[in-house]
Amino acid sequence: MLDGNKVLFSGMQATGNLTLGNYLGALKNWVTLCDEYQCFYSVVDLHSITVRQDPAELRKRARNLLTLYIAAGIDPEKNCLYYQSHVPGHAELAWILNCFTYMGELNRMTQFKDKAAKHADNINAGLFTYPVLMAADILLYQADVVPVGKDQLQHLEITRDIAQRFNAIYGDVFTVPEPYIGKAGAKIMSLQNPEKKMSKSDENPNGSIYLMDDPDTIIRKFKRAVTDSEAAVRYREEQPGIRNLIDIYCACTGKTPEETEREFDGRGYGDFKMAVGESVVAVLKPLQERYEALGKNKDYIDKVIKENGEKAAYFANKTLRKVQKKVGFPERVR
Ligand code: ATP
Ligand code: LTN
Repeated sequence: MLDGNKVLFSGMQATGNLTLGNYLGALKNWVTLCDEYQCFYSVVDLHSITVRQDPAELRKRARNLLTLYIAAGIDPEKNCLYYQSHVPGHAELAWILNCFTYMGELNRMTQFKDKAAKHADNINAGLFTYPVLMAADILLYQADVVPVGKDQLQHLEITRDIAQRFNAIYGDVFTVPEPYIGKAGAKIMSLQNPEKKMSKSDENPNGSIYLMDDPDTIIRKFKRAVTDSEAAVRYREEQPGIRNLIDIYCACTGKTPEETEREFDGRGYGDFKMAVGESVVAVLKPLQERYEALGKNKDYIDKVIKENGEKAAYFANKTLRKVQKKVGFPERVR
């Protein structure tokens, strides 16, 4: 890891199967960031239990997600990939930060309102203080930047508010983080409803390409993708379905929308959908092969989990000890 460089933190929940949106919008971009930042990527399993989970399933998904991080090309020698639950500092700092966060602030969080409506039978305190745990994740590593999607910007804003409030009382303890806006910023939309983002919790599996979908399924989903009756491959506001397919094609091939328009000039949607499907297969097939191979290498994954967990705990403890001292907890006797 690049000690001394600026610090970057991000995390993903191991709930649901990852989609092409998660890959093109997040994972793929995480790969090269280690050249510039000291990167921490967590599997945020503490966050996952804010909605009820099947224990065996959660354990399996968490391991699969960590394996996927590596399969996507995030090198565990150069980045810190770990389970949030293996570093107790997250929960400890979250408790302290809870005491510096106001009910009124949390009441304004739109994700809480959405999730509370969705899980009306289980509106637990963890769901309410979810953003505080997220603040703890970020502040624990003194992160300078946090790559997140638009939906998480409100949580980053509250993280900054909490950090500034704490610093105003105790001096410069926390780095105040900035959102990291990637270059491409591809937002991938549902294949069935191009007004809605592709999401792993979508009930309609035809709207999403899952990272583990086989080639036939991928091609079939693209053939069925909702488009329009214009019958021209053009990158235009009025053609959200085709625009989304062009975005996907460009992200997978490295071509520009203009090049794509030229390539498919005078050709029908059938041809284009087939080409998009094939470009996605070409990206996902090697990823799936690496994932399969890694899955068989249990010892290697275990070693990554252990070593990276210890590395994360080392950095986390540095901040935590400082914070504990600032708020007035008794010193440890050595
Ligand atoms: P859920 O359906 O459970 O809310 P999600 O698929 O929307 O999940 P998140 O876990 O919220 O995904 O996000 C993980 C990361 O993937 C975030 O960095 C987010 O910005 C990115 N991401 C998610 N969906 C897309 C998308 N459709 N296009 C681009 N990036 C995305
Ligand atoms: N809430 C985020 C996941 C997440 C996260 C974080 C992202 C938890 N802790 C810290 C960035 C930094 C989500 O649902 N996408």
